[in-house]
Amino acid sequence: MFAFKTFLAASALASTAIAHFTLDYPTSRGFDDDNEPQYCGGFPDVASSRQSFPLGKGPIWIDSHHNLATVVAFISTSSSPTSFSDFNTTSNGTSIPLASSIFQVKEGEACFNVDLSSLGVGLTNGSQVTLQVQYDGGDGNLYQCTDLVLIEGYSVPSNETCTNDVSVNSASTSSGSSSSSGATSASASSSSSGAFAQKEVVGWGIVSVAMGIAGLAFL
Ligand SMILES: *[C@@H]1O[C@H](CO)[C@@H](O)[C@H](O)[C@H]1NC(C)=O
Ligand SMILES: *[C@@H]1O[C@H](CO)[C@@H](O)[C@H](O)[C@H]1NC(C)=O
Ligand SMILES: *[C@@H]1O[C@H](CO)[C@@H](O)[C@H](O)[C@H]1NC(C)=O
Ligand SMILES: *[C@@H]1O[C@H](CO)[C@@H](O)[C@H](O)[C@H]1NC(C)=O
Ligand SMILES: [Cu+2]
Repeated sequence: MFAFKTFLAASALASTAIAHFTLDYPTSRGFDDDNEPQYCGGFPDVASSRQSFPLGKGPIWIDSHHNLATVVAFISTSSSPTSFSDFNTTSNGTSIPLASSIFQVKEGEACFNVDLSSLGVGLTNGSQVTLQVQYDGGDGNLYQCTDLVLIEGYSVPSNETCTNDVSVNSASTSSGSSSSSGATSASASSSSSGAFAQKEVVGWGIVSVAMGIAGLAFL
């Protein structure tokens, strides 16, 4: 009996949260592991002060608490985004390419570079954007947001530069970063990432339900 109780406790723990991942640089709007599956990780409001970030190549650091996870970053060009669709198109309806490839990370700290000036959505010195990181470590999509002001030639703190870019060497679907201007290819890769993510969520949902039923049967 003890073993089954332990099992139930373990699956309850797995279905809620254990610090799935954090966004460490640029600083996240906030972290709340229970709400991390929500838009912007449960922090829907733009931060009161934006962080400076390079208009060209700039580093993103995350700390991953799952053995293996699939990660992608995307941006909104709205100064006050309110939903995922604000990360899909600009205010004039232009599709926004993904800000990174779709790549995999192992447990621990990892970094990747983005180059927001290459996305072909008219970003210039002083543009205000929000970057959202989507992360799936096997328990559904999780999100973190950071509010930025893009500065031409901005130098990030030296310890934040990213030399071992995990989005480059990881064998996975590549997109966005390489094909900069094509709005149509961008929207294609954007929607395929959505479909991919959704499949993952459904898959793990079924596993959780199955585990829950199995657990109840033993009570
Ligand atoms: C994103 O944009 C594409 C085309 O621009 C559209 O088909 C799709 O429904 C949009 N997705 C969301 C989540 O708004
Ligand atoms: C939409 O905005 C972008 C950048 O702000 C610009 O490059 C593009 O030409 C605009 N498209 C239309 C149809 O106005
Ligand atoms: C970029 O904008 C900042 C203020 O937002 C200004 O101080 C800086 O001179 C600008 N740089 C260039 C290259 O225009
Ligand atoms: C860089 O240094 C700051 C300040 O000490 C620290 O908070 C941050 O975690 C460091 N970044 C990395 C990637 O180690
Ligand atoms: Cu998790």
